Amino acid sequence: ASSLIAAAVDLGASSGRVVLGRIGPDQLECQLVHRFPNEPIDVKGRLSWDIEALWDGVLTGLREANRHGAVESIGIDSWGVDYGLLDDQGMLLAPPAHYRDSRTTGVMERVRAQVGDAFLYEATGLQFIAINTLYQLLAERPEDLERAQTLLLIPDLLCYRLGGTIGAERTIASTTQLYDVAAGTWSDAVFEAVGLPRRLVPPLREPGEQLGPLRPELRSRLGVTDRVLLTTVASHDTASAVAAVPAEDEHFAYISCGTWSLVGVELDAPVRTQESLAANFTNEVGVDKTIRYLRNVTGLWLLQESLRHWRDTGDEVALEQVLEAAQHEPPLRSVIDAESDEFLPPGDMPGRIRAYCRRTGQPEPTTPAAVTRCVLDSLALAHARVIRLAERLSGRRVDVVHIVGGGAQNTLLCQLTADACGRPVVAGPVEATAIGNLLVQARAAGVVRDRAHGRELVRRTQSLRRYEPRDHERWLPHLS
Ligand code: ADP
Ligand code: LRH
Repeated sequence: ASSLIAAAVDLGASSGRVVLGRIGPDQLECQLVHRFPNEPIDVKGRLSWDIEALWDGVLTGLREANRHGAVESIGIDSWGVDYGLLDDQGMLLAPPAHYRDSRTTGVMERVRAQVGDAFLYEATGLQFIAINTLYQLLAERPEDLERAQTLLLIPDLLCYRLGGTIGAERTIASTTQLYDVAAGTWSDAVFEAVGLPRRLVPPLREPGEQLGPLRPELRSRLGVTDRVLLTTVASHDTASAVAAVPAEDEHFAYISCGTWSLVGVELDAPVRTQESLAANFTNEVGVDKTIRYLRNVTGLWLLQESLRHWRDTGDEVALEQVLEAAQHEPPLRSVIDAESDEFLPPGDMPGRIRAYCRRTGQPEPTTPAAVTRCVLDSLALAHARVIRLAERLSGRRVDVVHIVGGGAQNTLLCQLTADACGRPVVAGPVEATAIGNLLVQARAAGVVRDRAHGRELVRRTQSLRRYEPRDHERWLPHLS
């Protein structure tokens, strides 16, 4: 084919969107046709995803996309690690739990003590973080695990609802800590060591597989024919985002900056050295079986959750306003460790930030502007720290840092990141994840040749902004 009209469904932890793309060998046009909030719900005391609201958002978005242009292909990506459990009738046992739910407290520590870090890292190459599918599954009630026939990660679950086929797309499977990154298979050794039923996980499939048409009843509801193909993409959102980084060569680092900041480099092979384990770097899978060697920095969640707290306590402040005010705050007055677990759960974020500063003998930020400045300085610092380490541990030199995702709109954060890294930052595209999703669909349709071609299209068509580093010396004492 010489061109493709495709719909990308991209579900982030804070919002979902459907983007319509027109892609040709020299063309990449994107139109956001529907955006909807992703707000967790409480289901019997368990923080869960409102999967039916997400499903509604997906269907509304697809209908809308098709109204704007005759969609030929549909791809879905979402945040990692979370899943639904299906019974023998293919029905969900419960709405998928949220990775921030407290049921996993202490599980990771127990597993690490039982089977050992070296074994788990050697077997999977994955970082130790409490949200991993592995620990969530071990926190399920035994009777639920027994009843469950199949585990589907969120994008696989939605593909199943849309098209009826079952599988585990490789990039999202690689976020579970049940996948062997070196062998490229599910890790039988890990299932056995922790006593989880191997039957739960379906066979793996690749990004860029054309799965076939939508279910007949959905075709009529959405007004699409059986020629519209559901296509697997790099269905882990971060893998899609990295696929759309407008890099010119391999000497780049990326920050996929939204609810989380996913900070790292793209490699050809995993790094599972002792040092890498100690630094808790993860090896997740990208398009073309590349390795996303990165660390999860608790990203703009710190700010989102602070804004929510101020709103709930009657001090509502708008994002734009607080970002503007943060520019005028003194730099690097107080910093927190933006990778610490204590900032993971929902709750009073400004209070936790103040407590951290108090404990570490730093001035406590009291106003929203001061809290925001502390968050942005701390994120910039974490970005720089992780990129330095990634360079050292992987041997990949980094000449430029790409920031993609919602955070690319945060000019202060982009400048501070350039300053802290001592490297130029190229910011954009904001909707990199949806674009990466579209690019894989276009490759499956034979419209885009390869990864480099996709990145060249992004570079040529999307608006990007460059930030030169300033005042790098000021950051050095904080980096050592
Ligand atoms: P996710 O995919 O994790 O849901 P996004 O990539 O959509 O996240 O990024 C969301 C973040 O983008 C928000 O937390 C917010 O901090 C930031 N953001 C959104 N709009 C703007 C804006 N206009 N200016 C600065 N930052 C923004
Ligand atoms: C970002 C992300 C990240 C995962 C987290 C659960 O949206 O997919 O890569 O670690 O969500």
